[in-house]
Amino acid sequence: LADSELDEKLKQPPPMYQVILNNDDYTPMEFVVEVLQKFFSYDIERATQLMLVVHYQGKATCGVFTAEIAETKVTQINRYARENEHPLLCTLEKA
Ligand code: TYC
Repeated sequence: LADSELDEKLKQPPPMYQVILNNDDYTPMEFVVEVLQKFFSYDIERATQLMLVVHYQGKATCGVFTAEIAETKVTQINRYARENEHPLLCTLEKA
């Protein structure tokens, strides 16, 4: 790449990714609230509100992060759900 082209690239913000929580019929509401507090540091009130958005609307964005952080959250949340034997599914979408 030419220097001027590199300079332009370095000025760009990094691509951002939404971490999405998806609804299902089996994961307990309290577990989803716990996940939102544990992995996104929401207080109990905001965590409960967001859990209900997922419950009634099917999915919701829980946070927007750079690729590496977003991927880590998805991996950790899906692992934590499976460890606790819940089908809760966390996914990524490009913002
Ligand atoms: N729908 C679930 C229930 O009624 C609760 C739930 C909310 C599950 C959000 C997943 O991402 C989710 N127990």
